[in-house]
Amino acid sequence: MARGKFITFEGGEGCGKSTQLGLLGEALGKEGIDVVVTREPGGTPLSEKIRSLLKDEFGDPPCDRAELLLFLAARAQLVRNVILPALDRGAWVVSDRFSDSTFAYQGYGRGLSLEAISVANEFACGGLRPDLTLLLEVRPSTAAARMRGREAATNSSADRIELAGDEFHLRLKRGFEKLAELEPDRIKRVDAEGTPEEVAKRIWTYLKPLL
Ligand code: Z5A
Repeated sequence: MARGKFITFEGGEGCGKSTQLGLLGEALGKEGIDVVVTREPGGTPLSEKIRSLLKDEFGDPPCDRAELLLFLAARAQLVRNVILPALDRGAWVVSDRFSDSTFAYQGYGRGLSLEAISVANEFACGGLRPDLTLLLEVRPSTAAARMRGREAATNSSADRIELAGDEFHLRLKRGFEKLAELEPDRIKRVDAEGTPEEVAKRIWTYLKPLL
Protein backbone atom coordinates (compact mmCIF):
# COMPACT_ATOMS: atom_id res chain seq x y z
CA MET A 1 0.00 0.00 0.00
CA ALA A 2 1.47 3.36 -1.09
CA ARG A 3 1.74 6.02 1.60
CA GLY A 4 -1.02 8.65 1.38
CA LYS A 5 -0.47 12.30 0.55
CA PHE A 6 -0.49 15.08 3.12
CA ILE A 7 -2.07 18.36 1.96
CA THR A 8 -2.39 21.53 4.03
CA PHE A 9 -4.29 24.80 3.67
CA GLU A 10 -2.74 28.02 4.93
CA GLY A 11 -3.52 31.73 4.91
CA GLY A 12 -4.84 34.55 7.04
CA GLU A 13 -8.22 34.49 8.76
CA GLY A 14 -11.26 34.62 6.50
CA CYS A 15 -9.40 33.55 3.34
CA GLY A 16 -11.78 30.61 2.92
CA LYS A 17 -9.61 27.67 4.02
CA SER A 18 -12.30 25.75 5.87
CA THR A 19 -14.69 26.09 2.93
CA GLN A 20 -12.08 24.82 0.46
CA LEU A 21 -11.03 22.03 2.81
CA GLY A 22 -14.57 20.68 2.71
CA LEU A 23 -14.82 20.98 -1.07
CA LEU A 24 -11.46 19.29 -1.60
CA GLY A 25 -12.36 16.47 0.80
CA GLU A 26 -15.52 15.82 -1.25
CA ALA A 27 -13.69 16.01 -4.59
CA LEU A 28 -11.00 13.56 -3.46
CA GLY A 29 -13.67 11.23 -2.10
CA LYS A 30 -15.29 11.22 -5.57
CA GLU A 31 -11.93 10.10 -6.99
CA GLY A 32 -12.20 7.06 -4.71
CA ILE A 33 -9.53 8.30 -2.31
CA ASP A 34 -9.80 7.58 1.41
CA VAL A 35 -9.56 11.09 2.90
CA VAL A 36 -9.08 12.25 6.47
CA VAL A 37 -9.97 15.92 6.98
CA THR A 38 -8.59 17.60 10.07
CA ARG A 39 -7.65 20.97 11.51
CA GLU A 40 -5.06 22.69 13.61
CA PRO A 41 -5.11 23.32 16.43
CA GLY A 42 -7.46 20.40 17.00
CA GLY A 43 -8.32 17.06 15.45
CA THR A 44 -7.98 14.87 18.59
CA PRO A 45 -9.79 15.21 21.95
CA LEU A 46 -6.64 16.55 23.63
CA SER A 47 -5.77 18.88 20.74
CA GLU A 48 -9.34 20.24 20.67
CA LYS A 49 -9.03 20.96 24.42
CA ILE A 50 -5.78 22.83 23.73
CA ARG A 51 -7.57 24.73 20.94
CA SER A 52 -10.12 26.05 23.40
CA LEU A 53 -7.32 27.06 25.79
CA LEU A 54 -5.67 28.99 22.97
CA LYS A 55 -8.82 30.71 21.77
CA ASP A 56 -10.70 31.43 24.98
CA GLU A 57 -10.43 34.53 27.05
CA PHE A 58 -10.15 33.46 30.67
CA GLY A 59 -8.16 36.32 32.12
CA ASP A 60 -4.70 34.74 31.68
CA PRO A 61 -3.71 34.91 28.00
CA PRO A 62 -0.66 32.76 27.19
CA CYS A 63 2.66 34.58 26.77
CA ASP A 64 4.17 34.13 23.29
CA ARG A 65 6.34 31.14 24.28
CA ALA A 66 3.48 29.39 26.09
CA GLU A 67 1.31 29.98 23.01
CA LEU A 68 3.96 28.39 20.77
CA LEU A 69 4.31 25.36 23.02
CA LEU A 70 0.55 24.85 23.22
CA PHE A 71 0.25 24.85 19.42
CA LEU A 72 3.11 22.35 19.22
CA ALA A 73 1.64 20.09 21.90
CA ALA A 74 -1.63 19.98 19.96
CA ARG A 75 0.33 19.18 16.77
CA ALA A 76 2.41 16.40 18.36
CA GLN A 77 -0.77 14.62 19.45
CA LEU A 78 -2.47 15.07 16.05
CA VAL A 79 0.56 13.86 14.09
CA ARG A 80 1.06 10.71 16.16
CA ASN A 81 -2.56 9.72 16.69
CA VAL A 82 -4.22 10.78 13.44
CA ILE A 83 -1.99 11.95 10.59
CA LEU A 84 0.77 9.31 10.58
CA PRO A 85 -1.58 6.32 11.05
CA ALA A 86 -3.78 7.61 8.19
CA LEU A 87 -0.85 8.18 5.81
CA ASP A 88 0.57 4.75 6.69
CA ARG A 89 -2.68 3.01 5.71
CA GLY A 90 -2.68 4.88 2.38
CA ALA A 91 -5.29 7.55 3.21
CA TRP A 92 -4.79 11.17 2.20
CA VAL A 93 -4.83 13.76 4.97
CA VAL A 94 -6.08 17.29 4.34
CA SER A 95 -5.48 19.74 7.18
CA ASP A 96 -6.74 23.25 7.88
CA ARG A 97 -3.32 24.74 8.89
CA PHE A 98 -0.09 23.00 9.96
CA SER A 99 3.54 24.04 10.65
CA ASP A 100 3.59 27.01 8.25
CA SER A 101 1.03 28.73 10.49
CA THR A 102 3.47 28.47 13.40
CA PHE A 103 6.26 30.12 11.42
CA ALA A 104 3.85 32.79 10.17
CA TYR A 105 1.96 33.57 13.41
CA GLN A 106 4.45 32.84 16.20
CA GLY A 107 7.57 33.59 14.12
CA TYR A 108 6.85 36.47 11.74
CA GLY A 109 3.77 37.66 13.66
CA ARG A 110 4.81 37.44 17.32
CA GLY A 111 8.54 37.77 16.61
CA LEU A 112 9.77 34.51 18.19
CA SER A 113 13.02 33.07 16.80
CA LEU A 114 12.43 31.16 13.56
CA GLU A 115 15.39 28.88 14.41
CA ALA A 116 13.90 28.00 17.81
CA ILE A 117 10.51 27.34 16.20
CA SER A 118 12.14 25.13 13.60
CA VAL A 119 13.86 22.94 16.23
CA ALA A 120 10.78 22.72 18.46
CA ASN A 121 8.47 22.00 15.52
CA GLU A 122 10.78 19.26 14.25
CA PHE A 123 10.63 17.69 17.71
CA ALA A 124 6.83 17.97 17.82
CA CYS A 125 6.10 16.42 14.43
CA GLY A 126 9.14 14.24 13.88
CA GLY A 127 10.05 15.86 10.57
CA LEU A 128 6.64 15.37 8.92
CA ARG A 129 6.15 17.84 6.06
CA PRO A 130 3.17 18.32 3.76
CA ASP A 131 3.44 17.08 0.16
CA LEU A 132 1.48 20.13 -0.96
CA THR A 133 0.47 23.35 0.77
CA LEU A 134 -2.18 25.66 -0.65
CA LEU A 135 -1.70 29.23 0.51
CA LEU A 136 -5.02 31.03 -0.01
CA GLU A 137 -4.64 34.76 -0.61
CA VAL A 138 -7.37 37.43 -0.54
CA ARG A 139 -7.42 41.21 -0.19
CA PRO A 140 -7.75 42.37 3.46
CA SER A 141 -11.14 43.88 2.58
CA THR A 142 -12.37 40.50 1.27
CA ALA A 143 -11.15 38.69 4.41
CA ALA A 144 -12.81 41.31 6.63
CA ALA A 145 -16.13 41.05 4.74
CA ARG A 146 -16.09 37.23 4.94
CA MET A 147 -15.32 37.33 8.67
CA ARG A 148 -18.12 39.85 9.27
CA GLY A 149 -20.52 37.68 7.28
CA ARG A 150 -19.61 34.60 9.30
CA GLU A 151 -19.84 36.44 12.62
CA ALA A 152 -23.33 37.66 11.70
CA ALA A 153 -24.42 34.20 10.52
CA THR A 154 -23.11 32.38 13.60
CA ASN A 155 -23.69 35.17 16.13
CA SER A 156 -20.02 34.95 17.18
CA SER A 157 -17.28 37.55 17.69
CA ALA A 158 -13.55 37.79 16.88
CA ASP A 159 -11.27 35.72 19.15
CA ARG A 160 -8.00 36.61 20.91
CA ILE A 161 -5.73 35.93 17.91
CA GLU A 162 -8.05 37.59 15.38
CA LEU A 163 -7.91 40.76 17.50
CA ALA A 164 -4.09 40.99 17.27
CA GLY A 165 -4.14 44.20 15.17
CA ASP A 166 -3.31 45.43 11.65
CA GLU A 167 0.50 45.44 12.02
CA PHE A 168 0.47 41.87 13.27
CA HIS A 169 -1.67 40.83 10.31
CA LEU A 170 0.64 42.62 7.87
CA ARG A 171 3.70 40.80 9.32
CA LEU A 172 1.72 37.58 9.05
CA LYS A 173 0.89 38.15 5.39
CA ARG A 174 4.53 38.96 4.56
CA GLY A 175 5.60 35.90 6.56
CA PHE A 176 3.42 33.60 4.50
CA GLU A 177 4.75 35.19 1.29
CA LYS A 178 8.33 34.60 2.46
CA LEU A 179 7.60 30.97 3.30
CA ALA A 180 6.16 30.50 -0.21
CA GLU A 181 9.26 32.08 -1.76
CA LEU A 182 11.50 29.72 0.22
CA GLU A 183 9.63 26.56 -0.85
CA PRO A 184 7.93 27.23 -4.19
CA ASP A 185 7.69 23.52 -5.06
CA ARG A 186 5.62 22.72 -2.00
CA ILE A 187 3.74 25.95 -1.25
CA LYS A 188 1.39 27.09 -4.02
CA ARG A 189 -0.10 30.56 -3.80
CA VAL A 190 -3.77 30.49 -4.74
CA ASP A 191 -5.87 33.53 -5.65
CA ALA A 192 -8.81 32.97 -3.29
CA GLU A 193 -10.98 35.84 -4.56
CA GLY A 194 -14.22 34.84 -6.29
CA THR A 195 -16.83 32.21 -5.58
CA PRO A 196 -15.97 29.05 -3.64
CA GLU A 197 -16.38 27.05 -6.88
CA GLU A 198 -13.95 29.31 -8.79
CA VAL A 199 -11.35 28.96 -6.03
CA ALA A 200 -11.87 25.18 -5.88
CA LYS A 201 -11.15 24.97 -9.62
CA ARG A 202 -7.82 26.79 -9.16
CA ILE A 203 -6.92 24.48 -6.30
CA TRP A 204 -7.76 21.37 -8.32
CA THR A 205 -5.06 22.25 -10.91
CA TYR A 206 -2.45 21.71 -8.17
CA LEU A 207 -4.01 18.42 -7.10
CA LYS A 208 -4.04 16.77 -10.50
CA PRO A 209 -0.29 15.95 -10.55
CA LEU A 210 -0.67 14.10 -7.24
CA LEU A 211 -3.52 11.84 -8.39
N1 Z5A B 1 -2.56 29.47 14.70
C1 Z5A B 1 -1.34 29.91 15.17
O1 Z5A B 1 -1.20 31.04 15.62
N2 Z5A B 1 -0.28 29.05 15.12
C2 Z5A B 1 -0.39 27.77 14.66
O2 Z5A B 1 0.61 27.02 14.65
C3 Z5A B 1 -1.68 27.34 14.17
C4 Z5A B 1 -2.73 28.21 14.23
C5 Z5A B 1 -1.85 25.95 13.66
C6 Z5A B 1 -6.97 29.10 14.39
O3 Z5A B 1 -8.18 29.71 14.20
C7 Z5A B 1 -6.05 30.20 14.85
O4 Z5A B 1 -4.82 29.66 15.33
C8 Z5A B 1 -5.68 31.11 13.71
C9 Z5A B 1 -4.19 30.87 13.48
C10 Z5A B 1 -3.72 30.37 14.78
N3 Z5A B 1 -5.76 32.46 14.08
N4 Z5A B 1 -6.63 33.23 14.06
N5 Z5A B 1 -7.19 34.16 14.21
P1 Z5A B 1 -9.41 29.10 13.41
O5 Z5A B 1 -9.12 27.69 13.03
O6 Z5A B 1 -10.63 29.36 14.21
O7 Z5A B 1 -9.57 30.09 12.22
P2 Z5A B 1 -8.70 30.36 10.96
O8 Z5A B 1 -7.83 29.20 10.68
O9 Z5A B 1 -8.02 31.65 11.13
O10 Z5A B 1 -9.74 30.43 9.80
P3 Z5A B 1 -11.15 31.09 9.76
O11 Z5A B 1 -11.17 32.42 10.39
O12 Z5A B 1 -12.10 30.08 10.30
O13 Z5A B 1 -11.39 31.34 8.25
P4 Z5A B 1 -11.20 30.41 6.99
O14 Z5A B 1 -11.22 28.97 7.36
O15 Z5A B 1 -10.04 30.84 6.21
O16 Z5A B 1 -12.48 30.75 6.14
P5 Z5A B 1 -13.91 30.04 6.02
O17 Z5A B 1 -14.41 29.67 7.40
O18 Z5A B 1 -13.88 29.02 4.99
O19 Z5A B 1 -14.74 31.27 5.46
C11 Z5A B 1 -15.04 32.39 6.24
C12 Z5A B 1 -16.43 32.91 5.80
O20 Z5A B 1 -16.38 33.30 4.44
C13 Z5A B 1 -17.54 31.86 5.89
O21 Z5A B 1 -18.73 32.49 6.26
C14 Z5A B 1 -17.64 31.31 4.47
O22 Z5A B 1 -18.90 30.84 4.17
C15 Z5A B 1 -17.28 32.53 3.64
N6 Z5A B 1 -16.56 32.20 2.40
C16 Z5A B 1 -15.58 31.29 2.23
N7 Z5A B 1 -15.15 31.27 0.95
C17 Z5A B 1 -15.86 32.22 0.31
C18 Z5A B 1 -15.86 32.68 -1.03
N8 Z5A B 1 -15.05 32.16 -1.98
N9 Z5A B 1 -16.72 33.66 -1.36
C19 Z5A B 1 -17.55 34.19 -0.43
N10 Z5A B 1 -17.61 33.78 0.86
C20 Z5A B 1 -16.77 32.81 1.23
